[in-house]
Amino acid sequence: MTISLICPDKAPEPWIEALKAIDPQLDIRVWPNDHPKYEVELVLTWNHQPGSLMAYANLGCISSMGAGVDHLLSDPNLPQGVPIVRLVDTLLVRDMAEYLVLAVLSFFRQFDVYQNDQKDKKWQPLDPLDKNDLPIGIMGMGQLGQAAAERLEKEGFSILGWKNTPDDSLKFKTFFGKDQLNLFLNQSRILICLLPLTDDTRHILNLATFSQLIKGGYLINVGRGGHLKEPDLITALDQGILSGACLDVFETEPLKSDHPFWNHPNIRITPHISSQTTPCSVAPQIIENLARLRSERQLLNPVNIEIGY
Ligand code: OXD
Repeated sequence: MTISLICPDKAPEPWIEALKAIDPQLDIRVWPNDHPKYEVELVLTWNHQPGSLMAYANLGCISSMGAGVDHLLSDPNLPQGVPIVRLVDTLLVRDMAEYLVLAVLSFFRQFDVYQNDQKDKKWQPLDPLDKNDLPIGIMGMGQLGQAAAERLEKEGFSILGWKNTPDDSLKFKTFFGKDQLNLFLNQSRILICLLPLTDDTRHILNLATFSQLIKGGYLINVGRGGHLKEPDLITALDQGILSGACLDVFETEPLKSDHPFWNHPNIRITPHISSQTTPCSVAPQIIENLARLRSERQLLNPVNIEIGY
């Protein structure tokens, strides 16, 4: 079996090491030196060049190197009929929940304010906030959303969920679809976005959305940069509709040095690190998918290309 790693902005070595640790015989190639391409059966990829996957004539599977697949589905020239799979991993779920607990507690304990005060050598204790005034709304109640909800509930926050499609298996009070979006927002003060990026969710974080939140809301975006209408965030902060934001993802990454987010006192920025894939943790599912491909069995974690996740 031949795998090609197509990851122009990631180092391939840790992936090769993790896969070879399970199967030393594996033929692993690295794009662009992965000739002849017709021998490649599975590509493992992150941020490939659009159109480039058409060159692999015998591809049986395209695997994302992460949980998200928008980097794949935004390519208008994908090979027809080749299944796409994503990675599902307990470490990704744990790390995301941990990041969100940190972001929520930083807002709750007003660390952003104190960090700005420190720059001005200002000693000014504030009245503590009350968790009861900070209900959390989570957009996207898949595996990541539910795990974050569990952790945040343990920290004493009340949780609401929002999801596009009805699902009666959820433990947390959840609202569904566009019809119930405002109902959900009206009861949330901290808004967490964990949605997949699709045509329906692009720019869902906009001024109209922020205006429906309980006043003085706080935004945490760990979904995709494309969820946020970036100029609307500045307007919402400047008008006091939101009191702050913690952003891990951006429309253009890396964030350009002249972007207004960098210097905004109420925006906290991290460079897309909320939950990073650990190659040795996900290597077994990639090897398992190779075996399933070989024996024509159903692949693990298939993506529904129609709905986009
Ligand atoms: C992912 C990511 O989708 O890191 O895994 O954003």
